[in-house]
Amino acid sequence: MSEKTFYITTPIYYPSGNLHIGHTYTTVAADTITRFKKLKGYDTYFLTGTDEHGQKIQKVAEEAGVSPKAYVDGIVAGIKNLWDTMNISYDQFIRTTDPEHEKTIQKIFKKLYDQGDIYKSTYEGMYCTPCESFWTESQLVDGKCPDCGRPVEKASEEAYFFKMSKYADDLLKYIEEHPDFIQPESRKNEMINNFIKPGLQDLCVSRTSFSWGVPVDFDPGHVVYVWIDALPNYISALGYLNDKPDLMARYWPADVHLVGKDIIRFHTIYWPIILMALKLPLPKKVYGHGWILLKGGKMSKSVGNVVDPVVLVDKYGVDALRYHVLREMSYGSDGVYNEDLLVSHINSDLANDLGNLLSRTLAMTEKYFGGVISEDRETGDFDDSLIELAEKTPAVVSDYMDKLDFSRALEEIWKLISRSNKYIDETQPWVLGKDPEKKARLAQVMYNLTECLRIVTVLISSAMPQTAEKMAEQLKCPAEYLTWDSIQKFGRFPEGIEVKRCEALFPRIELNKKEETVKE
Ligand code: ME8
Repeated sequence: MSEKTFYITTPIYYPSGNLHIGHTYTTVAADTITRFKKLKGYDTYFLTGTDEHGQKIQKVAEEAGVSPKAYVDGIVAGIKNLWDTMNISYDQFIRTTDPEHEKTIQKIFKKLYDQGDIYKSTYEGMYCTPCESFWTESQLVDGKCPDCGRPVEKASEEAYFFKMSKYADDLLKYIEEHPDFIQPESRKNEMINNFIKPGLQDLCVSRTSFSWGVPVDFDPGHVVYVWIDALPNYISALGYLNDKPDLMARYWPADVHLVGKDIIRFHTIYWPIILMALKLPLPKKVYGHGWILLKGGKMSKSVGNVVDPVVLVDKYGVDALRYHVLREMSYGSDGVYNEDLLVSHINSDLANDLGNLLSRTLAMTEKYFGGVISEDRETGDFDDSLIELAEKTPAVVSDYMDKLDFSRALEEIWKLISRSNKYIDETQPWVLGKDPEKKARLAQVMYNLTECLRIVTVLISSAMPQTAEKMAEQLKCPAEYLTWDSIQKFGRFPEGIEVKRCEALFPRIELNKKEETVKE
């Protein structure tokens, strides 16, 4: 087993309804970086799952006339199907209704209570039911919830509190001493200036107003506040305070918690403070990506303006969708979902640039060499600059991947694809093919193109695993030449391989065949 480990998590999503393209983006991004780290020899662990307790779920289940557990079971089955459809290679799917998780939460709550970090008092505040958050008057924006803009209600109840303020200085110090902890940088400043520096309030961590939650075992009637139930999933999944084989020692602290910017506050304030209280190391990085917006607004289950990824995959294929969301969301910023853009990515980047490079190269190799490129080869103009780019690209892609800048990583891969297409225009193999004297030069041109395709296959394999498989199959490239090490040096494509052109990787989409896939 590799010494280098990489533990990544997505948020555990609310199974209040089916997931949409926003959740799909986070999960595809986590899958892509996991596959990439695996390619580079890391022992990876990828956790995703569902956050199943709370008043909101209890309400939708009641409306549907079923028990909360029956309701979430149905939604979770759909989510697991979605991740299979999206080719998500998670190692574990945690549900907060898993008995082991519930036991761990009770133990954590008790431990924090016993050591004096949790105490009992009365809560009075403004409560936002959809967000399950209490707010102080000063945090409200125009009298409404600062997170979702919906109305809040005055509420008061007996509750347990967590002494957040006790850890505020330590948290600030940690954030300042670990510049990579909150990414991107702009989110870090927002957390420090808007939340930590103005002073942390003690956090209300139990509820008595509803029952669908993990019971506080030493005080019946109280259930654990949903974020205290949800955040520790990242350690309960690894067996923390549990008698399962302990993955904690191997994978904790997490390398990245990948989250949307809507929940970065919970992950960079509450979660590190819980960990400090438990005397556990903090995650190395919390990365808050932007939102996928739809016609000017954020897509959201509760607003109801969602794009169903299953419908898009049916229509366009899994890798087209994976490529589109990864390419469209630039680092840390919001992206707009737009079906025209998806179709244009398919036609231009995937069908035209990548698909044509593969089919033209293989077709010419078959035509001029019966599929097996001759070993008698002659270098010539344009080779050096192509080879230089091909040898430089893996390291550049790797840097962007490590920063979770998928869009730029793909852009760099596409520079090599475009350069290869340009090389075809420059060397004009169809002209060389007419002259028997130029056979050796033609062989070198085809070899260089095939070699670029091998390198591209490896580079895209994390973002588009299915396409990489199809390419490897047509290139007939043995697995040992599809490793990260094997693409560091140009010229490893083995001799004597007979390539075989099959169907196009991405058929072009005719624009008039596209229908709107947004439900509004
Ligand atoms: O917040 N654009 O669950 P959730 C991009 N259970 N990403 C989006 C998105 C959009 N329009 N909409 C959702 C919860 N997401 C809690 C998490 S973790 C301990 C508990 C993604 O179902 C994004 O990752 O509301 C966001 O943070 C997450 O889904 C919220 O999912």
